[in-house]
Amino acid sequence: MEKKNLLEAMSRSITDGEITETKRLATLAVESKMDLNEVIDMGFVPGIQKTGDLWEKGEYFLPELISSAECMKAAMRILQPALTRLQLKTQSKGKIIIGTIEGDIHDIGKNLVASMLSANGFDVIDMGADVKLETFIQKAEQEKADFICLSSLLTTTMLGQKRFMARLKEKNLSSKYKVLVGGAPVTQKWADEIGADGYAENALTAVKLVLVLAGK
Ligand code: B12
Repeated sequence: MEKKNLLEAMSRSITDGEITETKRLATLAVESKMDLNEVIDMGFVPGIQKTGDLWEKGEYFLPELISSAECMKAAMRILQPALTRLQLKTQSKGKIIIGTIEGDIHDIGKNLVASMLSANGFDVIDMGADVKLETFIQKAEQEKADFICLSSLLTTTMLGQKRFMARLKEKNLSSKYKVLVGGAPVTQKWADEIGADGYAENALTAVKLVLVLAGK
């Protein structure tokens, strides 16, 4: 199949919630040594985005959302080990703590950012979703992290990002870590307002930003 058609089929398999097809296409991408950044960004991600659009239009309901999300996770479970194998076998470029803020269970975007950072040579500790603010700080201190990446998909949990910045300040830890924020409702304006060190719109720009902030 032509690359363009393959990428479209990947996207469609996510939107249609066809998990067997998703797994087949992800495996094919790995076996045929396709550019996995492209496969994620132009194949699978547009599929989950389309699901989001259909949900917003009221054409999709929770079961469809869940099926698409399951497909996306299945694709990443196949792509992630291959991305990790491709990671340059050099010294880590820095340590990153990443997670979705407490009260928020969305983790697809956060997982993508974590995968891409890891594939680009960073040592990534993924705390999962619904993570308490204090747990991020404890882990960062324990692991001597360089970056803390906070994901929020809900407008309510975005406020957790603001509270996190205030808590770091209270503990005199603001200059110790670079904090990046992201997630669909988050903007550069919001990042500036709460005093975060950076914001990125997607996983690829997140990698570029972290590389710059890490001086790499
Ligand atoms: C899939 C999905 C779900 C799945 C989540 C599965 C999972 N394991 O993640 C399920 C079905 C479980 C779900 C549940 C809910 N959802 Co939902 N969900 C979505 C949906 C359709 C897609 C989200 C997604 O995965 N996008 C694809 C990924 C690739 O994009 P992304 O997450 O934005 O991530 C990218 C960037 O933002 C960025 N990024 C992300 N994180 C970070 C972090 C950093 C540091 C950086 C730099 C960058 C970055 O890079 C990522 C990769 O490119 C969105 C709609 C939408 N348009 O976003 C609604 C949406 C987020 N959900 C919504 C809601 C309301 C809910 C529920 C409350 C529904 C309910 N009534 O129960 C619950 C939430 C419960 C909770 N407490 O968390 C609303 C939020 C509204 C709001 N303004 O707050 C949305 C916007 C839908 C809508 N329009 O109403 N949801």
